Amino acid sequence: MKLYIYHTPELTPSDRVPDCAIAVDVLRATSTMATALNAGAEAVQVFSDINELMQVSEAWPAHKRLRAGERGGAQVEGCDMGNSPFDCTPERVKESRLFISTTNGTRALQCIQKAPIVLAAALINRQAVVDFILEQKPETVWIVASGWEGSFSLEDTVCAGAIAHSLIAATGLKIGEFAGNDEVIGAIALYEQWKDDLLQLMRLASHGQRLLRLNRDEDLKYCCDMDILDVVPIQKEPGVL
Ligand code: 3SL
Repeated sequence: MKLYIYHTPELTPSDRVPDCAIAVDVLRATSTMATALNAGAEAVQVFSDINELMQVSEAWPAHKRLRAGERGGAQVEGCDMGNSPFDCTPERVKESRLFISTTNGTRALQCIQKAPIVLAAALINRQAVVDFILEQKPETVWIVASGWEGSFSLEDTVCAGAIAHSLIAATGLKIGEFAGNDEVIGAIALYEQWKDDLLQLMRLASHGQRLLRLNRDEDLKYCCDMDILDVVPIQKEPGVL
């Protein structure tokens, strides 16, 4: 197995696909998606364009749809919710489809949607995703971090490092055989340095600070609670997990 990490959708190659591609947006899109599916949502459908989300979801029965829209950390007007995992309670999402558009996370998923296996990972479902990859045994795996509007993000990189750390331990591969690019070695080092204080790292991260200014500290705490969900969001058809 060879792993490649890309820090943003913009840095991700567009002329080829790996056997398995994983989108990561710890704060907060992939954490919210994993939480919604774990709470019984029928599916999560992702959109980069909010108007398209509104149009497509209109054709869905109103009592079986939830529209989640986020821009700049805040809820988009006209949507039922923003992008907080705390909005995804079983009472609210069970058997409904979550139509979601966020600033960066949904773009990361869209840029890998042609890969044969597409997954969404966060810290909260890290081990479930790792176990699934180990079962599938893909030769090439990409982790695509969402970043923030084209820039590197600490929270996604540490999650990529946590996935890489667990994969390398389970496969017994040497780092030189396993790492497809330098980003893998950098992400593992970041994870090893911060694994015991992930909340502090979230609070230092620029998007963590943006969410703190919106009083979302509880979201930061939840999103760095490693391996609490045994759910693997897998793409069933392009854009639908
Ligand atoms: O950038 C994104 O896709 C979002 O996850 C950002 S936020 O955490 O909802 O503000």
